[in-house]
Amino acid sequence: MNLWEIKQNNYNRKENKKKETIFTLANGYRGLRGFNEFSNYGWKGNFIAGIYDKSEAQIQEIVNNPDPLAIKFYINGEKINLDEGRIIKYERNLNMKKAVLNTNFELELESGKIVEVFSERFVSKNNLHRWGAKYQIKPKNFSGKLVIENIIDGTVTNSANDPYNEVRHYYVEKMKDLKPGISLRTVTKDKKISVVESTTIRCFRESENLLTNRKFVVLGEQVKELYELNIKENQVYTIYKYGVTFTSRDNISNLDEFTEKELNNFAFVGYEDELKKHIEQWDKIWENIDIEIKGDEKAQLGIRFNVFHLVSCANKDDPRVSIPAKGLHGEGYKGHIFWDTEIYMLPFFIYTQPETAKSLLLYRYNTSDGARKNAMLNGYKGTQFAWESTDDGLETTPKWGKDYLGDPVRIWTGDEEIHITADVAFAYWDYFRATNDEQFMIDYGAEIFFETAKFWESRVEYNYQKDRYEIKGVIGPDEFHEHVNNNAYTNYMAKWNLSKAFEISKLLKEKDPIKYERLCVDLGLSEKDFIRWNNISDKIYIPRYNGTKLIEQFEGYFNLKDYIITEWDKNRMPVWPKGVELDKLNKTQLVKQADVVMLLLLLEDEFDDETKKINYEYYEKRTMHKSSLSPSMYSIMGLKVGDTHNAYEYFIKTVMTDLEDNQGNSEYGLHAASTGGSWQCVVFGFGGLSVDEEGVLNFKPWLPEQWEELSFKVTWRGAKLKVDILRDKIIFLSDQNLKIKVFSEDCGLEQYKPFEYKF
Ligand code: IFM
Repeated sequence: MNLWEIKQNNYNRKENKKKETIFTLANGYRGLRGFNEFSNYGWKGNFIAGIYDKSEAQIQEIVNNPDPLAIKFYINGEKINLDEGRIIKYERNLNMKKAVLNTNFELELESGKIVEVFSERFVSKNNLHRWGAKYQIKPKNFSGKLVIENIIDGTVTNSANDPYNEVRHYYVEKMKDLKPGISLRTVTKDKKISVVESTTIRCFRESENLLTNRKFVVLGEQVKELYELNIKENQVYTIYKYGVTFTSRDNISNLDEFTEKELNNFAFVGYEDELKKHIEQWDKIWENIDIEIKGDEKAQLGIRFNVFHLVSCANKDDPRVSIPAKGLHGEGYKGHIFWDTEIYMLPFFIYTQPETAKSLLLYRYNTSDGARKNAMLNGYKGTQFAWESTDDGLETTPKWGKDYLGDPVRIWTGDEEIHITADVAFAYWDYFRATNDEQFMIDYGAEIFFETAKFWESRVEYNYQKDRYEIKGVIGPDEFHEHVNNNAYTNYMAKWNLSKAFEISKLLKEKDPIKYERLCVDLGLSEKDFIRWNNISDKIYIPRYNGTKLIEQFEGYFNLKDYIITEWDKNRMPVWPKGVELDKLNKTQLVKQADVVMLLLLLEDEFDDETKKINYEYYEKRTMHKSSLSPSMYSIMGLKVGDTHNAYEYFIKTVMTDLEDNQGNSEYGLHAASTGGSWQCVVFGFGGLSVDEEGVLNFKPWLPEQWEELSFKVTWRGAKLKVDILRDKIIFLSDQNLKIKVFSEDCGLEQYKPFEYKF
């Protein structure tokens, strides 16, 4: 088994949509779903990070742009189409090491002609505007005429499977003959963002050009160029397709001319040359992010799949964009950005690609104006980050959706799931703690902390009788319960946010008094505000069961009907307890996803081991894991409290989310949070990496029985650290002197000198 490859060995058109998600190729600038160009069935997807539009849709959504991949091959007039002929053999293969997708098949056409097709595609990581495809066609039992139709399809819509909501977010402005090559320019309806897609094809044998009889065609909103070539039995014909994309967001004048020039350059340099550079870039990426798990092929392949897709979604060089909950892999959640990025995905980037983490954090800073507007519109101060965000930070959660029965249902998360504001502040801290990047904290983080603290100050309510601050009418991470008061996760994160803002104010004053003074004037703050925030923080109420260490998820939670999970399905996932009414989940103690447990993980040094154990044991029996964000957190916490068996199950569930489609909705895009959760399970869970209150890196690993070795790399405060965990020892190798703790023992690592810790 090649543990770098995701394979599909059978073709079943009913599976096309979910396979397209798995086979998506993205480079952070854009994502191209793994649409199979030899079939009509599927869900085309060409998403460019940061391009959103509302026009006739319910709410702003990521634009599904024209499809530049389209290509058709005809043999003596008969189309090569997987859905019509007899498939003799079929294989699709995503090589994650190279970030290349292959689709190979042998097909008997209805006429009896047998053709073998080998195709390859990549979305360049070397030049984010380029993508390429290669087609090798071999007539097995005939000679004849091959017609190639190279197409850019400007009819692509969003919600193509949902007639009431289908919408096209752009106008086609121009279709041009590039002689050779074609281009299609669109402009989005609301924000007038222009997108130019251009493609051209080549087919040479040695220096002989085999493409003849070119014809340029505009057919409705599809632009095409046709070629023909004579093909001989048992000879292989290689056709290269070159694609180049630019948009008005790329700050280029003469978009059309520029794109055309770039396309010509690409075709001149050649497919193989760009592919080589693309693979070199990916080699460098893997150098830092790869995780090796020896002894468990499923886990090995699974973790690579998750980090591959996660890293594909980010663009270090564009701080205006972030990663949607469904990656650049599908239209699910309308391409919106949630807390998924900061809490689930960001740790991977912080510890493997801190520059990319910085860019993702800057997205929040750069959209703060929208977030300020959110606070203002809701009657609060400071910055209120949107539960669902797009390109401007404004709240974009739809107000209405459909329930399981298809009836309209009010969606309250945009109004009430306010913990995101503290989650963003937490992410800035998380980055700072791991990088020591003081300048970033001074330049951006401090403002985020002050503005979010302002929000919390205006959002909390003082309860005079009880002399405490409360936060009412919220939804915590567990979305089964709406309009609750004093959700422990939200309250604690707000409390943390306020006191951290106080701490950061002192840091800023000390490190850069001029910036401190300017920021105070700009934001209308002074020392007494910081002190007041700290005082409020001290008095924020955290509900607990009768003064014990058991945290009450929200006020009144323990009075709800109690159901315990006693049955699990074949994937070891909870089955609804008998008697539960699905439309009354809010009346029960059943929990959708990690909530209290999530808090205990994020702020782990604020809680002792006993608190973690008691709460894990209580909530684990009541958590249904109806979100892909949940199992990973229980896996990590399980390892911390000694529930090692379930930890492995939860981990496998997480890495297999899309590979096995275990949430049943992979066709809508990647479960990007779960990809980040997978990385966290391995590094924070099995690798046992944590940071203690003194800011020291700690390791307390635990390996599942079948794992012979677990290896990964992390970047910690500028040092690169390689960690190899074996059954009887851990070997560390750092490129700098470093102090760490292993099972609470102080260890000093010397630069480039392997350090062995024996169990
Ligand atoms: O952010 C999540 C939320 O926690 C659960 N529902 C799906 C959202 C997007 O992934």
